[in-house]
Amino acid sequence: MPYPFQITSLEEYQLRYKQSVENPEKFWSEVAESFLWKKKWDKVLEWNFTEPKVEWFKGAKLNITENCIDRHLAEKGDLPAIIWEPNNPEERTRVVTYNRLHKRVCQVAQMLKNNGVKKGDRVCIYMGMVPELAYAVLGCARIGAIHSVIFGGFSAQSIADRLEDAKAEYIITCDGAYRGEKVIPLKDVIDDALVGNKTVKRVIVFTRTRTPVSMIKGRDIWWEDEMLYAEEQVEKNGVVKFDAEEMDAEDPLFILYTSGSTGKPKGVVHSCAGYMIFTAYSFVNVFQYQFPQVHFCTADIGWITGHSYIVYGPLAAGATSLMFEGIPTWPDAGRFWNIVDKYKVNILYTAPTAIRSLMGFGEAPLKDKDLSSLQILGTVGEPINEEAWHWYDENIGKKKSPIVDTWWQTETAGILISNLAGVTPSKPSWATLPLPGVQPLLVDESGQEVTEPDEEGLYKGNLCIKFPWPSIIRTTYGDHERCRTNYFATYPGLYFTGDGVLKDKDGNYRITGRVDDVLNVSGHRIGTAEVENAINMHSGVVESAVVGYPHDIKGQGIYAYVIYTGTHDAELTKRDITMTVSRIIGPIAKPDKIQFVSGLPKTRSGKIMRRILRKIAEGETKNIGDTTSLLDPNIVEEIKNGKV
Ligand code: 6R9
Repeated sequence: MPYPFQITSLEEYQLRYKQSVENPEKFWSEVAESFLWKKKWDKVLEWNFTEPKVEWFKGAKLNITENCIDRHLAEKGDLPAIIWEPNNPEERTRVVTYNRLHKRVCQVAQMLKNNGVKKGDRVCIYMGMVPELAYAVLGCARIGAIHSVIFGGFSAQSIADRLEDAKAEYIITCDGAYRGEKVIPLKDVIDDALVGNKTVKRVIVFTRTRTPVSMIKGRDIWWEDEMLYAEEQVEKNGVVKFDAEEMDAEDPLFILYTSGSTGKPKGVVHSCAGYMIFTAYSFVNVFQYQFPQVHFCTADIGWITGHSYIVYGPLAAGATSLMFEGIPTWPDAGRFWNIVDKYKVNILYTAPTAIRSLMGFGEAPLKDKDLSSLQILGTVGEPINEEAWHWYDENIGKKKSPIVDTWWQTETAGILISNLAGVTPSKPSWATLPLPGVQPLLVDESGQEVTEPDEEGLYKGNLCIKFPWPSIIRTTYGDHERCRTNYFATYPGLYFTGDGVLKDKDGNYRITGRVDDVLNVSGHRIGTAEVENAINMHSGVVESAVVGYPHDIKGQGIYAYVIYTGTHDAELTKRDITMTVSRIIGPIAKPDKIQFVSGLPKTRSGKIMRRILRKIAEGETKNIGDTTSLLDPNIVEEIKNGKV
């Protein structure tokens, strides 16, 4: 049975798209009818992009966890909500039924309550990919606490900054996390992050790796003890109950930090109702989900993709979501294919960087793996090159599984531009068409709509969205003005995505990449300013400039030009700089290449000409362009001839 809001044919897509533009309020209120409300809305939408203010389903009351769990219990109580595959394939797997998920989430909610967590409090979650991470996220949502999940690859310093920005009072973490053959000492990192912290009252520690940890009296407590105690409170005579907090449609659900072009990550805030509706709607339509298909999204819950398409979207749709703790290449490069075979995965959603990396191992890891269960493939996070697309199509999808190339962002919370699997056509390396309810607009530098195609018949410009969709960013935590200047001020009246785009005559979109100073490294957003700040922390560094360059596997690599005046050995210093970045931001932001220079190409007003540095990093030293406006044009020659 299709979902009431499921679009199942091209004609229907066209019709629904038209309706969604002509009468968005009617369109979205019909979608919203499929959810469980404690009270219906007074008004579907109120908005302006000037402040900005966007309110969907104002006056409505709900709890997202009742939609993700409780309402499925009658029909699907004993069916799998989450299937968990551990890092080590030899370890026992876990199948979490909807009933079990309900119980665990109620326990977490009770545990949080027992520790004084209230609606609106910020809870930072720093855990590996264990089912308890999903319980923690949903447990927060159950009581209306605002979760802020931090990816396990971020350093103590990054966590400290985020804790401070969110004024978090509670942390949920693990002793450690398994990633391939490594054990990441998560609690240790948290301890470092808490040096000097004044807001955090409690740290709840889940045992995963049995890594020795320090436990501070009055602050640190064990998850297991607390959950046992909570179990007695929520379960009476075999009946599990924990009343879900009544949330306003626009109450914040979570904060997720993401990099922008400034040095400081932004706490993107999403609200309860709009987020729930859009993630479920996009999940069902893009992947054409049908129960009991098994959906395997390979992202980490520390990123928006994991939030929306491992946890909330699939569960709101009553789906079976597969969660994987490990990495694609351990114990060998056949790990994903093993999982697909083992659980008869139907939908596989991964990143181009993973595809490119696995492509490098050739067809051998695919041998003896039965991938015939796969019906739909997806990609997200960065542009997919045609070679990777075709490899995915031929070797994984066996040319019978539609590939959805899904474009979206932390700020959009859900997929905005993508083909709908098997419903609208795919086009290699094109995200194709907007979902019904999404109104993109292509503008030039001055904000005018691009109406003239180039000689190849393509429209080229910056991607904006001109009308709100339910899960649009509401604010940046603690600083609404930042939200306005970042997203709504470049082109007044429009939401600006920061992406460059091409559009063909049929209305298909191809995302070409960021047009701001944000890099996309292995599908992870990294601000160049953040990396520069981190490099500049190294004692011998005077100044630095960071740009991206094309990288075969990562999509983009990080190239750092560094003015270094120290006396230490150059090679050692490069390693020290890398270590410094790892300490300040995390291993994900380590530069791939460092070049020492005596100066940077700057304009007379002191602005670094990154355009030139990008060209040199790309190895394009002939076509540097005009350098006459530079303070010292000679520096360009020096940099061109320098070595990494
Ligand atoms: C979901 C996610 C967002 C940025 C975005 C764009 C790039 C994402 C893409 C894509 C081309 C796709 N991006 N999906 N580029 N094709 N299908 O990745 O969120 O981490 O916030 O990154 O990623 O540049 O602006 P986030």
